[in-house]
Amino acid sequence: MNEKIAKSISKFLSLVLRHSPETINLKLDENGWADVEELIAKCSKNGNTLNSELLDYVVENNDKKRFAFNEDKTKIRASQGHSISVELNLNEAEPSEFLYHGTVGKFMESIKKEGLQKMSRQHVHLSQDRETAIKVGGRRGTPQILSVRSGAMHRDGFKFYLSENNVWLTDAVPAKYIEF
Ligand code: HQG
Repeated sequence: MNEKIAKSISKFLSLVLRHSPETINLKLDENGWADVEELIAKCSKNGNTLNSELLDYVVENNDKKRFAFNEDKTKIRASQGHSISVELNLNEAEPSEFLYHGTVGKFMESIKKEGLQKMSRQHVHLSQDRETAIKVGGRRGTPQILSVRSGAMHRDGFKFYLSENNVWLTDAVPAKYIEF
């Protein structure tokens, strides 16, 4: 498998399964699932080569396991990262004492004031380890890593969710729980 092709399919799937299914006139159900046959047909119709073999490969080998099939592999969805409103029925979980968030310098002042906000997505995304946070922040420039006192937040009643692909999600992180 050509990794360049796999990456471009992953990017396109992120677009249609997280942000704008209407790009290819695809419908997601309320839980974010797309019908696999419909997805393949509509991708191809819009000039994006996709077949079940390619899709299987991308789901299986994707570096962050971004996408998941249902049990009988008739449906597919993104496991996190949506900007459109979908009910993922996420599992609540108890986080470790610290989780990490990678961002960039230009957002720092605002984060100090407002804490971490979900911005255009459905949740604030946090990582279990600094290495992952460095990669997330690095997408936008020189990464700045914030340590979030997730253990204290959880004890104070904030809810945390763990996506199927092990990304930590929460609604917001007030500034007092962030170590800058
Ligand atoms: C920043 C990727 C100003 C925040 C990653 C971030 C992740 C604020 C940006 C997932 C702010 C939002 C999500 C505030 C937060 N003022 N800026 N109060 N609060 N921000 O892309 O966490 O590879 O929506 O620091 O791996 O960067 O696509 O969130 O820089 O898991 O699968 O606002 O996306 O996953 O950016 O990334 P994003 P994120 P994939």
